[in-house]
Amino acid sequence: MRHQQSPLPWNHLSGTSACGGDLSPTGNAAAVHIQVNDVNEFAPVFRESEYRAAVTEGKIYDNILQVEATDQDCSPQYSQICNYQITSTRTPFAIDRNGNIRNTEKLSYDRQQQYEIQVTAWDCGQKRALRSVSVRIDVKPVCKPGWQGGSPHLGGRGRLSLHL
Ligand SMILES: [Ca+2]
Repeated sequence: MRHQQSPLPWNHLSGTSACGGDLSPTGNAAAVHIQVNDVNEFAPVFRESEYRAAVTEGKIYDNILQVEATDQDCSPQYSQICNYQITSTRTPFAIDRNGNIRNTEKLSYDRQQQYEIQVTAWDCGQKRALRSVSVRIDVKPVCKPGWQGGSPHLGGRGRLSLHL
């Protein structure tokens, strides 16, 4: 888990003006907008209440699914999601800072058919999501060839006595 404090490429985030209201200077309101962006008011919230995915055993996936949290703050620093983290311990999964979940080892259907992991998110002001989200991942068995060989013999229907 990287917790880097390095500067983020804010220059890519142009025009995040969905919120913030009307800050245009109208005559005598010159000093109003000084502290508008300085409060990290909202915590990240996941878009879905639960995520589900299925994988086939024995494979390494780069991206099983992607979770996404949003944040209602206005400034880029406090509204962007900077990090996701799996809070469940000892899982064979990892998540990157974009919310993409992958498995770190090959899964075995015989060992475990379903995993449930908890994921949380941080905005770039280090505010954590109030509620983590659960991600369920089903493990599917590999179709083993040759399994259908032993068809049960359907013969032997002898004595059918009909009374007409
Ligand atoms: Ca926030």
